[in-house]
Amino acid sequence: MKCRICGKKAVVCLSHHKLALCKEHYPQWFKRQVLKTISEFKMFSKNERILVAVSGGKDSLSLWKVLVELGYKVVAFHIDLGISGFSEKARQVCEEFARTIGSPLIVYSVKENFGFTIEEVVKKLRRKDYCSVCGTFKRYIMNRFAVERNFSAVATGHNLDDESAQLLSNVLRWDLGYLGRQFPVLPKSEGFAKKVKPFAFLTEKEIVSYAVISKIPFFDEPCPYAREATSPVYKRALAMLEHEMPGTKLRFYKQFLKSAKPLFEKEAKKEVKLEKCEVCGMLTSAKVCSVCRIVEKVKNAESRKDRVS
Ligand code: Q46
Ligand code: ZN
Ligand code: ZN
Repeated sequence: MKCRICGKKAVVCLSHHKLALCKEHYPQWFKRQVLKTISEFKMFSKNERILVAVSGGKDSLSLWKVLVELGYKVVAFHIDLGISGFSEKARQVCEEFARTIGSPLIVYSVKENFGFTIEEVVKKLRRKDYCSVCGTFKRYIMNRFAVERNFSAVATGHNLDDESAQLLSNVLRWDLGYLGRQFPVLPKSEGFAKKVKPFAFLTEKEIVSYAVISKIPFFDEPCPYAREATSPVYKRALAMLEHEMPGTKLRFYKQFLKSAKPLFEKEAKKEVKLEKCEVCGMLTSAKVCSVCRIVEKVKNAESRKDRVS
């Protein structure tokens, strides 16, 4: 197979785009796709400060590199969750990459800021839902940091596989509120930073190809609790459809945004009354937000243990 642009040997073949490209022209095509998504969805401009959430994986490191190379003002943000045997390595990868590309990185340690790691929370409260506790903390920390430091948006490396899997999950549950909100951009509102997904139309395979060709030293080990997540099931189902009918994921997601999402927007706009959390002051639908409730429970569990011992 030959590169469509220069005729040299192609290294990436994108069957659903009917496109083959060499190692020089593929990264250029990839960056153009990101630029197109950023401008089509009015995500941010070159004058705005963007916080890029980085885990150390292929998606977030690729996003960080692409945004830096495209000339955006980015600061990377890594949350050290304190998952033993995993978080130390992920953090190191991010720190090394920051030095390599000469871009600022902020590391936020859950242990240093809350006094315990995500693992300790789950153990102390005897919860089995690692990912739900972890996700709650990550969303809270990222949003709070961006709001308090006045960043224009939080950019995440969610890709087409993530978005189409999320869409399938929302459809199978007929979750009208989520269907009305699912979009590559979540606008800023009081107490909430704008959230953007510049990779929303790029597949995992396209991103891995970019990361490998660009020699990005991403962290490839799965989180030890990844099996708790349900999204791999939806991803496998979509991968099967994609294999039989290339382009299914992209059509499913694009067509949803164009034709179906508007039908659910009314549902998403149903007012949920938000008030300030009595403990931390962030906006929440309850008197005390879910993170502060968890922190309180951990403190209670610790003091019970102290009394017993
Ligand atoms: S880090 Fe956290 Fe993920 Fe690990 S515990 Fe689950 S949510 S799988 S992206
Ligand atoms: Zn070429
Ligand atoms: Zn709170």
